[in-house]
Parts: sequence; C-alpha cells; structure tokens
Amino acid sequence: MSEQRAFVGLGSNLRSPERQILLAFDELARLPESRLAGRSSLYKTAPVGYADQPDFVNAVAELWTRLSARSLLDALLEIEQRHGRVREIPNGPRTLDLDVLLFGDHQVRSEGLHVPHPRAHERAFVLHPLIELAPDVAIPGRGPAKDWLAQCADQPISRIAEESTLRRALGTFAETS
Ligand code: PH2
Ligand code: MG
Ligand code: MG
Repeated sequence: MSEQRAFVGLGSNLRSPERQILLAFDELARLPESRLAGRSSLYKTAPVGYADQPDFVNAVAELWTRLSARSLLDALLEIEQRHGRVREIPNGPRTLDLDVLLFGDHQVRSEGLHVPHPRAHERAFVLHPLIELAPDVAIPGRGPAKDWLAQCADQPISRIAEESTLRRALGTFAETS
C-alpha cells in the first residue's frame, strides 16, 4: 500500500477526557507502518446528537500510513478497547472514540467503514481541529473543509490548550517514538 495521509478524530467525555486524548496520541504514535505527523490542540465541545451527557474533549491527529483504511480502523478499535470503551447508547458517553475522518482522497463505503466520515463536514468538533492541522484540506466529495465552518457556527467549541501545554499541566509527558 502506498503511503496515505489520514486524519483521525479523537473524542472523550468520560474518565479524565484530556488524559484519554493525550494517551491516545501516544498510542497513535506507535501504530505500525505509520508516522504521527500532527496533533491538534484539544478542544472542549458541547455534545452533538445526544445532549444529555458531559461536554467532550476533541482533537484530530494527522497520520502518514501504509496501512489500508480497514487495517487502520481495526487498529483504532483496538486502542478504544484498551481505553475501556463500552458501546451502550448510540452517540452516548465514551472513554475514547477514534474515527477515520479522511484517508487520502479515498472514498470508502464498506461494512463499518465510511470514509470520509459521513458527518465530518457538519461538526465543529471535527472541522476546527482538522483545519488547525491542515488549513487547506479538502473533504472528498464535499470540497474544502473551511467552506463548511460557517454552517456549524452554532455548535459551542473552545480551544483548551495546545497538546504540549496540557502535558506539562497534567504531567503526561510525550513518549518518544
Ligand atoms: N461524538 C459523537 C456524537 N456527539 N459530540 C461531541 N461534542 N464530540 C464528539 O466526539 C461526539 C459528539 C459520536 O461519535
Ligand atoms: Mg465518532
Ligand atoms: Mg467512532
């Protein structure tokens, strides 16, 4: 498989969400046949979809990978499992959610794997960190990610801090890979 630029969405709203996200970045940095090229700031976001749950912490990671989209998804599901992910309410609270947002310019529709993520373009918690990392990125089939920002201007989101600043505050130091 040729190397692809993939973006992974990270989300958590249970059990120290900031820590879950920082640890997940480290786990992404250890994925086989992959290089973690960027980590967005962490963002505090209001829940979208199912409202009766705590605010989320969201972020996006940029990966360059030789894994297939399916192998990448499988690896992400394994990381979610290690974080004790339990699937109860759809769109409900979770310790860690990792989604393949973009996989190069590929469009994939297969069992359990829809890329680009079908709702990426309408979610502030995806678009803001994604555009922070890749201001000119396009969502295949939708056009520039930037062009979708205005449509989710009503979704509350605030930047918590840069990943490195938070690590110092929480004492969760980046592992060298
Ligand atoms: N994830 C969902 C549903 N709603 N809301 C926010 N703010 N952040 C999320 O990551 C999120 C959500 C389903 O994956
Ligand atoms: Mg999700
Ligand atoms: Mg998911």
